[in-house]
Amino acid sequence: MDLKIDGGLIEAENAASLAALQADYNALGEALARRGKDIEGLTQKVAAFGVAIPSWGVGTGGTRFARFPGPGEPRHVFDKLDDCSVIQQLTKATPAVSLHIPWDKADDPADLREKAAALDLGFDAMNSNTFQDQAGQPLSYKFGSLSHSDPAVRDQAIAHNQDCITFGEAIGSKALTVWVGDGSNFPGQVNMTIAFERYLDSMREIYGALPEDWRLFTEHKMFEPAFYSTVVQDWGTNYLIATELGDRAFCLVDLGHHAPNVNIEMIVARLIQFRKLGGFHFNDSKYGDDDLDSGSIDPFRLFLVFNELVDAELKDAPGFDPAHMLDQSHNVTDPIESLMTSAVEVQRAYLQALCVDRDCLSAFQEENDALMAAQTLKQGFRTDVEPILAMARHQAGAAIDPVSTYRKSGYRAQVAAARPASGPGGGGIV
Ligand SMILES: [Mn+2]
Repeated sequence: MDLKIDGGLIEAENAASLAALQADYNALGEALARRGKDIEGLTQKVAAFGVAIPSWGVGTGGTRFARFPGPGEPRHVFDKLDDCSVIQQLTKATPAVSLHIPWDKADDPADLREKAAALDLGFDAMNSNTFQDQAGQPLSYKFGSLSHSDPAVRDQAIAHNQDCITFGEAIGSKALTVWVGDGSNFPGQVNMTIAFERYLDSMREIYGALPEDWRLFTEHKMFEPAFYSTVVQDWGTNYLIATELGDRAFCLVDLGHHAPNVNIEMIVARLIQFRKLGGFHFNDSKYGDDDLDSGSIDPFRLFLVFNELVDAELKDAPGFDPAHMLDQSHNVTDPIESLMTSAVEVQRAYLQALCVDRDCLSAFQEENDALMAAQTLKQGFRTDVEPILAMARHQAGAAIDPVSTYRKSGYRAQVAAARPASGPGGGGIV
């Protein structure tokens, strides 16, 4: 192992706060026992719950206006893996990294595998990129990729996705996520039916290249970079795609990719019921696809999404196996700190949903007791599960207080000294 944070520091930091944590944990355990919940069982469940880190998340993000780089930004995929390993070491909540091709291309995939193994990391879904032009690329995606009017552009985009699969196989990935920026900026610019037909034809070719044990995730997005229409604009179109392609095609839900006030938890419930929920890109938003830190704006909505997920988990819903990933843009924070706290926020929502008395909730629903049903749900949300989260980390050898331990480690200053300052280029977050 080539872990980046001194294990002795984590132990010393934890030792200083363990007595207080144990007291809080015991008190919560008693309160939960009165509600028929076993705190040890909850601790084990959350310890087994992981959320993947997107490789691009460890760099400072940006907006359409500017990007303000932070110190010690990763220069390449190997630096990104180092940063991801710090998040995993201090939280034990993020065991896998999701790569983005071509940003994370390595000459030899075996080097990536070796590096990840030394850092206690695995690889999650591969992400293709046909929403921007790469250096040396013969044809442009300015007017789309998989739905482009020119078949040569579509073929180029298909081949790129096939390359992503080949690269992913070499590093042990088991899924491909496809998000396209295809769409239009003006009414009349594209024929919406023809564009979707072309998209589906292209996706059928990509699906055909999928290894037997892989899954294909498609991600819908209401707007941006196309501002009048996008080809894969909402969960309905996404569901059609997954249904048209076959049993290994699933819908990915990025929490920021919906209109304001859309009932996302209800979309999640529908996709679970019809066995097409592939997974999530977690983030939070106030206005649009803001890519803010998970749980920072509307933790109740995150809880309501997890309420559906826990309902499905406890029912053993057929085909239920969602992939979890963060997808955020960190513009004003240290990305490592944002990703650590966000991973914990996702775990928190999961635990709160596990704290709901589901027999009670079901009974109130059947009796049409709206007030008590809502109060029963809220009881789960109101449960302060912090001691469980901290205890799960402590038991796994991670930090009771990840941000404080990270700051004391001096990791950012060390990498800032070793990595030259980066330029103010685009953020590239989807
Ligand atoms: Mn996303």
